[in-house]
Amino acid sequence: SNPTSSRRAPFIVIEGLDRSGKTTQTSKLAQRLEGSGVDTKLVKFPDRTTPIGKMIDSYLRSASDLDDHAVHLLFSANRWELAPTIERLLTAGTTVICDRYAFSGIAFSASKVDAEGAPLLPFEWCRSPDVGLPAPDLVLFFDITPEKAKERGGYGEERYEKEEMQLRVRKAFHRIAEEMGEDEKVGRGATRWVTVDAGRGMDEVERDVWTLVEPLVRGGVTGPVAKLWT
Ligand code: FDM
Repeated sequence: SNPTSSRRAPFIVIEGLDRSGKTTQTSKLAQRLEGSGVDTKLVKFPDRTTPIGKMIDSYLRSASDLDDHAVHLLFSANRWELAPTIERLLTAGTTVICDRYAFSGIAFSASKVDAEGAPLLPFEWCRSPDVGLPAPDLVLFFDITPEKAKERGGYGEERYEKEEMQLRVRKAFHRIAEEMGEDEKVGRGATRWVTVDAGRGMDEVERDVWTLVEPLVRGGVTGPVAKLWT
């Protein structure tokens, strides 16, 4: 009956391509929020510290092999095991800033191809295990052209850090971006999706991020945490 009692902190996800500055900006944002007296928790997926996360880590470093379906489900399970914690934090008034989420889950898995270049895992199959997860209030998608990414130095050594893979991942993210902006049924729901041009200077990007995040954090969110894609 007291409308203010249902106010909670926002759930903010930062998604993006490798070399987009995503991780740097995520920690800058978390620091700036904390510096402004905002109760903040930084979460990162995959969370490589849990038993499931350790299996994912070993797979990404190519220390082990797993069936493509199996590893996709592990990535999703890694989010589900932290979902109750995320909900609890938001309800308790802690802003959650999350480095990668279900959108990476789809974009990367749906970009895996066989020797002939045919997709190994259908897009909708990739989405299914994440349906119903806590829905972010805001997603900032850090987009960068392959050329700009290249200027920033090569990709790392992990499994998906290859140029052709990154090109497909970018396309998959663009498909998701379109859906999240336009298709109410499978798309945005309670989530606002914003594409950030991450090819610009670090300070410019940081300013944009703050302009998008600050009002949401200051105002809080009314109502319970929504469920993704439901
Ligand atoms: N990745 C990440 C996935 O394939 N699925 C997922 O669900 C998530 C969260 O794992 F290549 C990929 C994206 C990236 C790799 O991510 C590890 P970090 O951000 O580099 O740790």
